[in-house]
Amino acid sequence: MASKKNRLSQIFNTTWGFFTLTVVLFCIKTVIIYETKFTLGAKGNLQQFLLMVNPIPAALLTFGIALYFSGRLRYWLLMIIDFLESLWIFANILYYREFSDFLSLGIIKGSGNVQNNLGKSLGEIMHGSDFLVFLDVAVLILLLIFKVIKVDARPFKKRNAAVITLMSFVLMFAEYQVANADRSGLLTRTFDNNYIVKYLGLNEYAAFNAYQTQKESATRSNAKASDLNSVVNYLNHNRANPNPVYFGKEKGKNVIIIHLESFQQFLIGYKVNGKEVTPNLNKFFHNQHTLAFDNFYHQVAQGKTSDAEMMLENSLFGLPQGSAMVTYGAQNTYQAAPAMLDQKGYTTAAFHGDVPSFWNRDSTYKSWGYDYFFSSQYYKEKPSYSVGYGLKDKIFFKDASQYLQQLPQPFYTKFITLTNHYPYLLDKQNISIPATKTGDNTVDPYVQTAHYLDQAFGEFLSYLKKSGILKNSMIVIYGDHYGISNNHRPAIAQLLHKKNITSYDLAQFQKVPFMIYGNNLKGGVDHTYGGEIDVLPTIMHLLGIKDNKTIQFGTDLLSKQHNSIVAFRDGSFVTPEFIKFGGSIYLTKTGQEITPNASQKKQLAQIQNHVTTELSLSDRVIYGDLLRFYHLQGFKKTNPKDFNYQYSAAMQMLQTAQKNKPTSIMAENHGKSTLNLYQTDAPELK
Ligand code: GP9
Ligand code: MN
Repeated sequence: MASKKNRLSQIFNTTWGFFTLTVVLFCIKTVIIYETKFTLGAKGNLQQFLLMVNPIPAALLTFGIALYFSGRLRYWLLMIIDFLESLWIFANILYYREFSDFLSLGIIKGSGNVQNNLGKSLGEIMHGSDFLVFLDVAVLILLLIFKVIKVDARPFKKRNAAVITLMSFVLMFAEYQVANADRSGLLTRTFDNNYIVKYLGLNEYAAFNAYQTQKESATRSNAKASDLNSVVNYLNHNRANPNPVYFGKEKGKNVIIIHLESFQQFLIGYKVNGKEVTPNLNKFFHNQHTLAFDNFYHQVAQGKTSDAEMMLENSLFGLPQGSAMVTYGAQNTYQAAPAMLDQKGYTTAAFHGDVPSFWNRDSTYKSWGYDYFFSSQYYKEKPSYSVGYGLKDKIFFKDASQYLQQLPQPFYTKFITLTNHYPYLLDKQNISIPATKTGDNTVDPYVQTAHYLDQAFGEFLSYLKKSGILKNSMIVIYGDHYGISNNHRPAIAQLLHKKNITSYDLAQFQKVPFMIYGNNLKGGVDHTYGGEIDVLPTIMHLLGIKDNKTIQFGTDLLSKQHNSIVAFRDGSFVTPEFIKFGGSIYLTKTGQEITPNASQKKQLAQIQNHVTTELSLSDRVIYGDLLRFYHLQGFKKTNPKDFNYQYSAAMQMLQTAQKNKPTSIMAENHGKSTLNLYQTDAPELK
């Protein structure tokens, strides 16, 4: 026994032994912190495994630096690095507690920003247990000081140090490969910083972020005000005047945007076994006061939902790669819908049942001027309330209404649904329509979650009616992007009752519903060609707000001068005459594939030129942060620091609002909640 103990301490008395001990302790500690201080949401064995091993490569790399030095210095360097790494974790714990996000060099550089945004003082944010982060460092230092572990001052071969460094890179690369196989596009699509930490680790996140920030700030600092000239020229040539029939028709109304997750146009009117999949939305689509569009396309790329949001609220395209909200959401200047309407007396709020960090919404919404962001932390949570990314739609709409009724009117609100999201999971008790039977497992449950979403919408709509909100509101509903990707051709063929699927069909399959309801509107199905980029100018005109100077790339769908070229993000397009998709050209009316003749070639070249120009000009605005140079008359620049989405701050603000501006539904109801009017059959709430 004694000799065993002896042998163990002998091992620790060597550089190798002590180094290994330090690394192992550090990694174990990091994993404990991952599990207890962050919500990284590692699901399944592979993700858990990656979470456990992800501190190793970076620890080998950074701690390994000490190995290049000699004697005692090596030991003390090792301890200093260990301390600095622990300090980094410590700082992240505090930052995460307040912002649900991780620290990066960019944030530290602009730390004034952070200070101002801190809802509480540091003392309030810190927990005693946070200091345990330093426990292993302290113990190791004591063991060295009291010579329980002796310093091995013998030289350490540089070659061995180099092996450790090399190994750290190999491991890092291997881990990235495995992570990317589990979540493809991890670094290119950049969903959520939590994901990068979950898969790759805190240090890797910081490094990746530093690289990105450096790249962005280079383009940003090279951009100049005159870069706007070509943008403004282009827009001035392409502006569409409002249609007097519609201009200002819904002036002063509340705006309620309902973002239907992964909802495609083909679902409208679609039946399974003779049963309508989305009866409530079908009825709404054909309501006598609904302007419904049936040639409306999503235009998203990798940023999916976030691209849709960027287009909807800024009329700027998402980027060819990644998500503009993630990369440019915090730093850039925007002239977004919430800010514009806020300055016209609207209260603005976004509602979503997922964590606030996803798609960097918590930062981006501040840049867009949202007064409130009611994200997952605002809703009661129970395991049965959530599926997939977050809160189930029925529960979401009901819980959200409790805040909606407190917003001073007029309000501009956006509800982002979630349940109809790939892989279309739903528990048995909520399934009330049979799955399709294409045999493609990722496709078949799609109609079931869509059906559930439709029911949730139906319940919400009937609350809006009963509470009196509906008659004072303009309701805007749209599908954000496809739910069934183009990789499922055989299943799509079966769903559409077609023999085989061409690129023409796939282009049409990118249609999503778009509808605007308002009791002053004379409804009907409009066949105008358009897409998500066109929504903002359309809505603004209906609200009676002219856009003759804004930097927006869409045009009002109701305008006589609306441009009906629909650009997809990869440069392909749909127009009323032609469709270019998957490298082929088709006639839109007939679906016939063509080899263009001379005159068609000329037309197509013009269309292509238009598409490429608008996409690249929009990108230029985002990459160069050009709106910071643009003075929009009557618009006050948004300051993200004016907003705070902490729960307590929002509750405070709502309370004050009830007194200072008693125009909310609840205030009108003499301070009483209207939630008793909300009926849901959600089994979880019974
Ligand atoms: C997550 C949700 C999903 O919060 O909005 O985004 P998506 O995967 O559809 O882009
Ligand atoms: Mn989406």
